[in-house]
Amino acid sequence: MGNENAVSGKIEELEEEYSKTKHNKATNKHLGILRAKIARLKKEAAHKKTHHGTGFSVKKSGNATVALVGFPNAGKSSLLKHLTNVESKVADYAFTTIAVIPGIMEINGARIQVLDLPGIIEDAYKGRGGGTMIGSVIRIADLIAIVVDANAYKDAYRIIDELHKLNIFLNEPAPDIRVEKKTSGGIRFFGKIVGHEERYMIEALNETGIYNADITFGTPVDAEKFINYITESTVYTRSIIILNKVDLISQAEVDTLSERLHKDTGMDVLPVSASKRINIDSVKRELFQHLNLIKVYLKPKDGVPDLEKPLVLRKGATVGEAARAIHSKTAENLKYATVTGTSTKFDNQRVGQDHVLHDEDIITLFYYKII
Ligand SMILES: Nc1nc2c(ncn2[C@@H]2O[C@H](COP(=O)(O)OP(=O)(O)OP(=O)(O)O)[C@@H](O)[C@H]2O)c(=O)[nH]1
Ligand SMILES: [Mg+2]
Repeated sequence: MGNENAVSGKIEELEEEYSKTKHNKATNKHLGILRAKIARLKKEAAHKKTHHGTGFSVKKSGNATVALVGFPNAGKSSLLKHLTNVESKVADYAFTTIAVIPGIMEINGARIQVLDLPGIIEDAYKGRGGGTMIGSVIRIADLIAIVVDANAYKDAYRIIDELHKLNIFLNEPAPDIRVEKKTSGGIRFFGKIVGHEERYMIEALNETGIYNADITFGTPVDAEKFINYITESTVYTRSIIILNKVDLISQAEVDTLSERLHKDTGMDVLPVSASKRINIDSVKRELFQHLNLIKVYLKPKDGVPDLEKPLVLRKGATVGEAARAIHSKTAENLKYATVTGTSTKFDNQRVGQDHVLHDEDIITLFYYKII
């Protein structure tokens, strides 16, 4: 425990130094190193915490995971109940939910895990109100649904800001960075770096224990993105806004608020009333849409496709991944597949395991015989 306190004390100290330092060209380097140090200590602290068992660790299950994120009392638990039939305590006061409550939502043949989380609060990124642990759960989500009370729609901006400070970036593509560790030769960069701050990027690398590596950028990257990447503190997650409690405002207000939120954040906005069960089914469909999942139908060699039980995969999944989703062991014996659908030029086209499948493809897998 003493050690944990020492670590959090050190984090606080560094964060204070960070927030007191003016951001300008001269201090940039120092700030980057500070960030690298803070990130490393936070990781250490989070690691220690999970070993103490906090009720916050959660196992991913189903085809994909959605996290319901919002301030206290926004209606997250009410939503979980109507999306998944899992009871999570609902009450008319803040901080009702104090642990992660997972539920499973069934839609389009997919099983989507929905996580009801305790309400986050301002300065969650500093660890307030269990912020660090809530953040670590949010990071495993494939989609973040920001839940706001329609009467406090501006909370959405504050939540986006909090998530940003937790290094959870919404609807931004992840930078394309490859790090190949070496045993000698120092640090070498390949590709475009924005801002010519290689020196402090190297120092930050050294801070995380990397002294020799070839680093390749597929897309232009600046020092901040780079440092966040190497300290593994950043995730890039798709996100939408659920505007809850629309039963309390007029339809005209719903339209105005949805439009405003969409314009300001670029996110799709789904109006709903959890307690009055308005739009619940359309929220289910939209969540499925935003998870970028596809369905493929399996057809036995001499049979008809099973349209009842599609195989749900992430968009961009290959034949190999489909085989592994069915059975990890037999996938090793996959010889080829035949596919009918928009991913192929003609019906029953023979394809290899790297072939990328499309939604609604019909697929037959052929295996090597095991003797
Ligand atoms: N009018 C109205 N009230 C709602 C709606 N959804 C939830 N509520 C009410 O809002 C209050 C809070 O709902 P919860 O589902 O407990 O909210 P929460 O986000 O889980 O809250 P915490 O667990 O404290 O973070 C309860 O009194 C609900 O009945 C809605 O769509 N319309
Ligand atoms: Mg709750």
